[in-house]
Amino acid sequence: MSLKIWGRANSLNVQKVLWCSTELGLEFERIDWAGEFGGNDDPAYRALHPHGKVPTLQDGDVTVWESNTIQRYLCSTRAAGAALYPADPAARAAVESWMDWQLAGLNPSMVALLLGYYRTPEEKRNHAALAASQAQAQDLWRIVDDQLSKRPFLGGTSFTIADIGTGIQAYRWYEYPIERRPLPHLERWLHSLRERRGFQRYVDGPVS
Ligand SMILES: N[C@@H](CCC(=O)N[C@@H](CS)C(=O)NCC(=O)O)C(=O)O
Repeated sequence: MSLKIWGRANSLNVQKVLWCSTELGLEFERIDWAGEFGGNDDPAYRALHPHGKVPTLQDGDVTVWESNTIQRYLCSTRAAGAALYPADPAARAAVESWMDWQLAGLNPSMVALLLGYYRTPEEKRNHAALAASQAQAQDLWRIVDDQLSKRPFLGGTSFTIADIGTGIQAYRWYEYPIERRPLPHLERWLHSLRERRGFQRYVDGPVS
């Protein structure tokens, strides 16, 4: 199989690529890598991904790393990608704004909660830092909720790759062992994402 995705299946960033590939109807081989599987510093792997992280995509002779870049690459090289990643510059910018924001704006507080609750023993948790991350994430989700009160999907009227990364983090937000304020538009949107095959196959499951 010429399409290979390197990365452990419980990684948010790997899940983005698995879900996106499913939306595109692609067949691929996934290789368990990083985290408990290790291999990050393997010289042959570093030749593919200079930072030793996951995911990495190999498409024949082409190697791509960074989860959002991989999604854009897949959508740009497959016919079915036009619907998920619009060619019109204004529509594309609306999609990309949310993708960039997910990585730079939403990710830090959401990852702090993931590491704090799932990767830190209870007796070692920094509860003040967790409360601050939770408050910050709650404020950000309120803004997403406001956006979703005006349109069905983040990028506009139809599902695009803008919905994938933030959709996975919304799923996790509702899985984390925390109190949350109700956000009806966010919940409606997440409900619609849950019906997608890529979500069901690669996202819906225990957070770890
Ligand atoms: N911005 C990068 C982040 C890549 C990243 O940090 N991946 C994590 C997993 S989500 C990783 O490889 N961590 C080291 C490990 O799992 O061993 C992306 O979106 O691809």
